[in-house]
Amino acid sequence: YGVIDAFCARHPSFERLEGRMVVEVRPSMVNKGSAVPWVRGRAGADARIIALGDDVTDEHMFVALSGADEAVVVRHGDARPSHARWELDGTDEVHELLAWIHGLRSGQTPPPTVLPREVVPKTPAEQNASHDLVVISNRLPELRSFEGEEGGRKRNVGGLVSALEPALRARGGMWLGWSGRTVPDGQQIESGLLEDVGGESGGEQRTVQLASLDYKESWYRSYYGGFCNGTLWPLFHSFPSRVTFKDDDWRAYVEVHEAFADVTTRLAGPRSMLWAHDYHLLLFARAMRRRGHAGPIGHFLHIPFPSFDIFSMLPWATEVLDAMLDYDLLGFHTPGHVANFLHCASALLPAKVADDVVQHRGRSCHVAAMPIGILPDAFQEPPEPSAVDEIEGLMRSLGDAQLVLGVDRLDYTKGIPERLIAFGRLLEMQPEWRRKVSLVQVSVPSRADVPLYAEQRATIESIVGRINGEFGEASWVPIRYLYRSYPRAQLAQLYRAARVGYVTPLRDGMNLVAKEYVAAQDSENPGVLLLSQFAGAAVEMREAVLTNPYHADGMARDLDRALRMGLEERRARHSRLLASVQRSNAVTWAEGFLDALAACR
Ligand code: ADQ
Repeated sequence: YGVIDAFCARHPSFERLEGRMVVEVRPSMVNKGSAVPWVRGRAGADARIIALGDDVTDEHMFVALSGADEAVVVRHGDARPSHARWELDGTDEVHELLAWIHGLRSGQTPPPTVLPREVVPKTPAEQNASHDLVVISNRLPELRSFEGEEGGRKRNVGGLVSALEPALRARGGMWLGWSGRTVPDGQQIESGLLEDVGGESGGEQRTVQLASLDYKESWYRSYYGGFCNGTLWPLFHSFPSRVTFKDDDWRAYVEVHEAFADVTTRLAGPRSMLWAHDYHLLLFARAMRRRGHAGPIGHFLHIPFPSFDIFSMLPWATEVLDAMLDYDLLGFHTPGHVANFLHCASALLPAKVADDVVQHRGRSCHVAAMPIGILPDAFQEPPEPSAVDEIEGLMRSLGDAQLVLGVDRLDYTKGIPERLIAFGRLLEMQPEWRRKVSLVQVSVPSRADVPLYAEQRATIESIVGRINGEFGEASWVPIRYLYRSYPRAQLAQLYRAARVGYVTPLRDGMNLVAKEYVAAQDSENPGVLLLSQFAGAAVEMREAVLTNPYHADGMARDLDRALRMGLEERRARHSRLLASVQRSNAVTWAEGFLDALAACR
């Protein structure tokens, strides 16, 4: 690349082009399109040209043909849009076709063994689906998130959905993800557009479309359960002892990216802005560039990016990094994650690394810390009367005890056992808190079919049983453990009732619960956020009481301090935290990312 760059710098009349597995350097006035009139000039005006090509640069040639000529795109398992009318699969088919034509011209008339097939035209819906913005993630937002009606207005409930929906609407965007279905290997997987959702009349609002693809059963096992949740999730959260490395899982990871890229190529315009999410899609830009996608492609990592020591344990570390650099923009939650990524890039690749950009293979990949936010107002809305009863019942059962609240997906990264143990230590070290404080831990079921997660659930239940058995009394239960999910209105009520928001993950990309807790507080009498120093949220939320979840005695002391904090200090801390949660919210995050992605080009 150095030689090519130096040559192009010395010869400005030459340009360089990235093709399929090739770099082309050529006079900038010449392309395969200008070859068409040259050939015609020599073959005679009546000659019909058959043009065959598999590369994106061959499209120039197809466009330059006249109506009497024929263009054949040669596929290599891809489905990228092409100007060709016909298609063949692979070079063997090309060879057979040429042999047949040669035979005809030599006077033989054997039947053709292969003829080009007409490119299947897109359905009208797919033709219209040339979206300016396509969001790609493993999971699709809950359909009901887009469909619910509230006072005549469309409403959605998921965090990421809320953040992205305004951006998708403004740009007429599409969201592509796994359908949630698996099909037996060997059977055809379905992919394509789902029904339009959330169309709203008036103004500049445009329809948001959802599209999905099925997973093969082996992909669910090896990609989703294997490489995503058995390799990348524990590794990126710095739990190397929980990591598995399997070649089959890596192969499935690569394969699923190809499937996502095929569907995206079919549905997106060749210059659409693509925004991929999370560790499930680290290789997506590479797969799209190989299909000739020319528009900007960005990625946001919702989990931490680990240190070099941890990341370099991944047997495919170099491949993953190299592919990530095909994105135009990589967003992370914190400057620490950005620094880890840059360190890995400079240590593992011959890349030029600066503060916010990595140059590699002639491309520039921008890197930025962009902490995700929430929609804070949603946690201040008065609840529906029907949502009040259950939470009021729970509060009544606590009597006068102050509420310490934990809310998480049930995941070993969230540090739930450590949190319970520290609560037990508080009751042991400071017996005066007995009967005066209760911990409510709400855990939403997650990845329940994965053995590690089932184990985690059993561990939590046994710790709850032990502490309640040791300290509980007839009129007081120290820990209430609720294994279920709550609608947002009820969560907001719980947050507001809690004197301490007990948010102590062992490692977390950001942690939205911390922000939701702050947003839901009564500003006149707010509770205290007790936050793990290892959550990404701790970078912005310095006015929380920060704690080390690995140190039970220390965490018990921090909990004691949070419970004793006076009104004045609580208010002062809360008002600064709330200002930051309001300023840097979900919508500013999504728009900020998309603006930065547009600015990369
Ligand atoms: P998660 O690991 O899922 O997200 P988090 O940021 O805490 O973690 O978000 C969890 C969401 O689920 C919150 O919106 C919360 O309200 C909701 N939730 C949790 N328990 C619930 C319950 N019992 N009932 C109902 N809702 C519940 C990943 C990363 C995070 C990062 C986010 C966003 O792991 O670090 O903050 O993505 O980027």
